[in-house]
Amino acid sequence: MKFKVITLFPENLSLSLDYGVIGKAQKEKIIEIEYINPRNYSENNNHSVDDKPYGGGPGMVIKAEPLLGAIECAKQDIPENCPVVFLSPQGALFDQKQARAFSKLNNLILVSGRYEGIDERVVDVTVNAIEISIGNFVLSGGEIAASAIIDAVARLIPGTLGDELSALQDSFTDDLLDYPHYTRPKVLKSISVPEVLVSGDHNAINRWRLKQALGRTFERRPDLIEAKELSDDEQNLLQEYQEEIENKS
Ligand code: 4HQ
Repeated sequence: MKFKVITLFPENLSLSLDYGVIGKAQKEKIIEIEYINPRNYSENNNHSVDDKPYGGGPGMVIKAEPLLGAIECAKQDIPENCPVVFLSPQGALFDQKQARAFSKLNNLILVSGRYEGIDERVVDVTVNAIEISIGNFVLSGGEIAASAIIDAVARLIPGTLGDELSALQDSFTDDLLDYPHYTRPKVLKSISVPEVLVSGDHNAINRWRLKQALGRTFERRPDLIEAKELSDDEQNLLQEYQEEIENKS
């Protein structure tokens, strides 16, 4: 899969994506990340990419022409209908479902703004534009959002992670919080690892983990439980979890 990122600060992005599993995926050519700098598509002599906002107010706005030039360049060797993601707090909230959908594509263009934002008409005229937000907060630039999306998408592409992990990535893990993890020592500050995890009974371990995932999601993210259709078995496990909590107090 090829990512094309339009950014005024490519070095800012590549720093985080050149390390760890995503760095390895790049080296192994599972993914490719190309950076396109709108400054190279600026029409004026001093290569300026921003200007004062019409209507006044603070800050600067990224000009349309350099961005449109960069987007056109990004599209020249890939299908015209490739999605173009604009990172913005006004966008639809990014989630695991969206990440999974993106991971099935061959190409994805991401446009990362700076300052107060970009000229709205760039979004208006771009074919297959989608505005995406990574959360309800304001960043100083879209680069961190773009790298978050690339990371979440790339790790779903076969080969990026080990096989043990990809097996876990079924739809069940998408809509529940994770179960708790433990490693040695067996007792830490007088807290023991749950006995079932050292039992060697893999079926019991899987059921315990599903129960913890359901219970924690119910407690911390009732919105996610509400949205999920629980099977009878899951319903029972959640009830068991709640009864165990009650028995403790
Ligand atoms: N931005 N999710 C880029 C964000 C943001 C977000 C603010 C986007 C600044 C220039 N991007 N502008 N939240 O906060 O994606």
